[in-house]
Amino acid sequence: MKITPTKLLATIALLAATVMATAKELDITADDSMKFNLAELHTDAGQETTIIFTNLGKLPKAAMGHNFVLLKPGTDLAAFGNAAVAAAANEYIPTQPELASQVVAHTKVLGPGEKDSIRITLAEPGSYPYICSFPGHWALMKGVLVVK
Ligand SMILES: [Cu+2]
Repeated sequence: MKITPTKLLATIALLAATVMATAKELDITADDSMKFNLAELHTDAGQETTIIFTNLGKLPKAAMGHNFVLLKPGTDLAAFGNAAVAAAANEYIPTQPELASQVVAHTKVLGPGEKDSIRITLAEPGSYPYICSFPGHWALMKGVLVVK
């Protein structure tokens, strides 16, 4: 079989599309009811994953801002959430090393209609908790990313 330049280009385009399609996308939203729409997300160990977080609310950011904070398995959510209250200048991510080191990735704090995403590849299977660390939200706004 003779490989023509056209065939070669078509093959390269197909390969590129295949590579791009391997990054998994997960969508999650929050709104003014102070809840994530999903309490559980799923991905696989070693799988490049983009988590797209959207704030569908209407209330101002200062009153009802939301972020998506992915934490290591076993993180003390109460300790993290309570410390976050004092971390307004740092996107409500605690700066104490023992808490900051628990963060896998986080979005910025989003106002109404805003969107942000994080890209992760987790090598280790496990249950990775996620919360919104805006003051007072973590107790209601939480879920688990299950990595198999
Ligand atoms: Cu929130």
